[in-house]
Amino acid sequence: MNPLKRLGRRRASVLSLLAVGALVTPVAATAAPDAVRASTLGAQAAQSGRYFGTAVAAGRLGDGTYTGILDREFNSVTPENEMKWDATEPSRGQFTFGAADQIANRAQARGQRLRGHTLVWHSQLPGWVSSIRDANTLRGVMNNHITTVMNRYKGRIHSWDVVNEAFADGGSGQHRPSVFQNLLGDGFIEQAFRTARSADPAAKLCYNDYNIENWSDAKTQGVYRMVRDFKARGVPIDCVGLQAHFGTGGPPSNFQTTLSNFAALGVDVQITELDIAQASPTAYANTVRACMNVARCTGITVWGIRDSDSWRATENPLLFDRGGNKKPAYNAVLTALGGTPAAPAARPPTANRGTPAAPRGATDAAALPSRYSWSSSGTLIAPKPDATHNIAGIKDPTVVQYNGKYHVFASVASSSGYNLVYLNFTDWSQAGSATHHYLDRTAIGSGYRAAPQVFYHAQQRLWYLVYQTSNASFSTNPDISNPNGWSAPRNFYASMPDIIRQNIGNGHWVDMWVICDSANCYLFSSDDNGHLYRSQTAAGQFPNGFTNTVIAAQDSKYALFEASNVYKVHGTNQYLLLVEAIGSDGRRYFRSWTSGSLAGSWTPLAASESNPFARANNVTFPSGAWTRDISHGEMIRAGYDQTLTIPSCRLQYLYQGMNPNAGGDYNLLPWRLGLLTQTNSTC
Ligand code: G2I
Repeated sequence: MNPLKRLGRRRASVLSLLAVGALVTPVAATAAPDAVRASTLGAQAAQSGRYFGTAVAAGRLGDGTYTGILDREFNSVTPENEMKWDATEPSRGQFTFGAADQIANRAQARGQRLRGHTLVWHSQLPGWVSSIRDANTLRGVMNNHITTVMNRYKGRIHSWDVVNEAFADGGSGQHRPSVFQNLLGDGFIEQAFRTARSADPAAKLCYNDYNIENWSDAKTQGVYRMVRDFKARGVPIDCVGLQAHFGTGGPPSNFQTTLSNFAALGVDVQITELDIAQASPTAYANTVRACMNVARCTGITVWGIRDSDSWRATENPLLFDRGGNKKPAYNAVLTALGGTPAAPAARPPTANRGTPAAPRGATDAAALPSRYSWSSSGTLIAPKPDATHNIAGIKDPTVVQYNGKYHVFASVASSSGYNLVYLNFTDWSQAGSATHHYLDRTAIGSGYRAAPQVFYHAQQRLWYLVYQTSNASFSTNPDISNPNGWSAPRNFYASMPDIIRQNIGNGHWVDMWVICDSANCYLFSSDDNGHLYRSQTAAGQFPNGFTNTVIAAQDSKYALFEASNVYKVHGTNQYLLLVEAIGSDGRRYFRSWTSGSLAGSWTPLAASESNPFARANNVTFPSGAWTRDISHGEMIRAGYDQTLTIPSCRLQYLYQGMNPNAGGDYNLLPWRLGLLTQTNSTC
């Protein structure tokens, strides 16, 4: 794409809007946000950098109650049976990934992490493997199985159970008999880990077992000796999975000791298959607390969602009952993760409830990394033209998660110019079927409106939609889910600030962005000519009084083009700036900077074509490379208020991309929306 074609867009119908000086009067919110903190297991675990996952059965994905809980509560998924050998290679060399792909693709589309379970296990092993009688054949078969399955999901699995349950129960502390042990000897485990490391160097490689939670047990000691030996000899192992299938009493009293002792060998520990007969809240809380107290205990997976989904259903061992209701153990777990269970009755809103909780636990949120890699979804959202909207592209998305839904606003481009659209959905798989509400039918009105940004002003209890109209404009709404609730546009400035007029050249004044700290609110904008501008007003004055406009960052025209995002990084003193650039290949990408304050100077983080924040060269496209542009979009935030807080890890970015072969009039390009999920997160 010739970047010059870009010039001249967004010029359509310049509105002569009057400046508005009236203060927005706080009104009672009809849809006051609930506290961000503590609402779900996954979100609460993420506050300490951990995941909270569940086993998932492909056969249950058609059950809406099941998927509703899955997507609301869990941010990691383990296929319960679908990645096992009998499922993936039922006959020699014939690999079948249908059910595993179903779970993996679904999880990935929702930003849920994936645990791989399991590559080498004596159980659920097809007969053709257990009947092998020759060591060389078995070694070849084992290595091929590991390599083929890991390759299939390369880069998408955070931790793999490379070897499962290889140790014997009882007092021996030795390996159990199996075809692997019998033909290949003790070395089969080491062999499996070495093969696994070459197949997917990014995945954490775990040894996983049950009855290794009690430090005094011979089996625990046997596994401990193996891990110590592997670490001493440089055999690649990164984690120990403790399955934690407990009886009614829950974990042994020395469970935390076991976790710490493994961790002290230099491996992560994970609770991988937690269930507890009769689900005593105390037993669950003790299990979770032990993990929270060990910095290298990086996540917890429960082995199923509802009691009726459990392999031990008669013991009611899980966190949700058959009807999908939260059991007392659920609240105990949420509390032990550091959260506050929801009160049974609705509570009145308070001013600060949009603010995410301070991080807690042993591993506070870390500063952002300086390199990024991402995996992209396919196209999730495409235009939905109707009788009066002949839309060519859907662009410039802004998104918040609120009340269990994603709320997306975007520009819609057509031959008659730009306006806005709103849609909401509960998970990304439903994004494509969500209804598009065209906002030109509301008080926002027709004419040039583009590049929206949405946030909730916690003190004013109002949602703000900021957008460009040739001036910097905004509308407010007490209820984000009501498209007809938006007020008519008002402007932040009486006219274009002088410093912009002096520097804009033949650029365009675009992409207004508001962010507040406790003292001030800032309004950023771009000029398609290498300048990022910043104005400010006192927090209590917002949305009025924006003044002191300065150049916050500058570079050559295409290196600092447009579409800036500025965020607070949760649990740190860092702010993150993203600006869209046009690369040497003519394609859009994002550069990033950080600063200790919103009015400070910006230090490059990942800001070059070779080390970009997000560019085609650091994004993989498991479902097909549908775009080479990673263009105007917005981060999935940790909250939804005016502080624009994002998580420090497991970042996700909703962006616009398009078919690389498309060309022609810039306003008619076929932009679509997709979701990036960070794949190099260390949490
Ligand atoms: O046994 C509990 C777990 C112990 N650790 C390893 C895990 O992989 C294991 O999970 C269970 C699954 O929860 C069960 O769902 O592994 C069992 C097999 O050992 C799974 O059961 C199997 C049944 O035995 C099969 O008959 C059935 O076809 O589930 C299959 C799929 O529903």
